[in-house]
Amino acid sequence: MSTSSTLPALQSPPSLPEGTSPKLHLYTQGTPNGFKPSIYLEELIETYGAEKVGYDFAALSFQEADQKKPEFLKINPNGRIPALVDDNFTDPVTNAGMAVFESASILLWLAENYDTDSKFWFEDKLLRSKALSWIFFAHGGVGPMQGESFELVPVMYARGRKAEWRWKQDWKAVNGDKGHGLLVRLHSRTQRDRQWAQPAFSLLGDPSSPVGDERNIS
Ligand SMILES: N[C@@H](CCC(=O)N[C@@H](CS)C(=O)NCC(=O)O)C(=O)O
Repeated sequence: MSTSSTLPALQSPPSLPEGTSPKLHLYTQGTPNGFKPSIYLEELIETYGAEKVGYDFAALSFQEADQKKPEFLKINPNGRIPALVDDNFTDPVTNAGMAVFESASILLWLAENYDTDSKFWFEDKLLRSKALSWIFFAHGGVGPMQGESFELVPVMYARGRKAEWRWKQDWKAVNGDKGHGLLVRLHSRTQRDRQWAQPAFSLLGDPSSPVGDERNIS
C-alpha cells in the first residue's frame, strides 16, 4: 500500500538554509489569508533565525481541491488554507504534529511559541488586549468582507447565483445539513474527550444548542 501524500510536496522558501529540516510546515496559497502566516514567519526568521523558526510549505491547489482532501481535512477540518503543522509539539487529539488552522490562530500560535522576546507581541495585558482587538477585527471583519466583496459575490453573480446562496452554503458547512457540520462534530469530540475540548466548549458556547435558524436554509 502506498503511503505517499496526495497533497503537493513541501517546498523550501529562500529563507531556509540548505540542508535544514524545518519543524514547521505551512499549507497555504497566495491569498490574503495565506500571506498572513508567511509574512509573520519571515519576520520571525529575520529576528530569531531559521534554525529556530525555519519552515517549509505546500502550495495547495484549489483547482485540484487539495484543501478538501481527507489528508488535509485531518489538519484543518474546515478545508481551507492556511494551516500549520508544528512538529515541535504533539497534537493532543491526533498524536501527530500539532495542527493549527485559521490565519489568526496561526499568528497567535507563532507569537506564543516563537516570539520569545515579544518583539511582535505584548507582555502587558492591556496592550495585548489592544492587539487582540485588532487581530480579531482583521480576522472577523476585514478578511470575510474583503473576500465576499471582491471575490465571491462577483463570482456568484457571474455564475447566475444569488450571493446569499454562498452564505447558506457556508452556514451548512459549519452547522450541518443533517447534523454533520463542524459544530456538531466539535460537540461529539467534546463528548469523547472532555479534557482538551472543555475550554473550546466554554469559549464557543454549547454547539449542541441552536445557534442559528436552520429553517430558512434551503
Ligand atoms: N477564516 C479563515 C479563512 C480561510 C479561507 O477562507 N481560505 C480560503 C483562501 S483565502 C480558502 O481556503 N478557500 C478555498 C475554499 O474555501 O475551499 C482564515 O482566516 O484562515
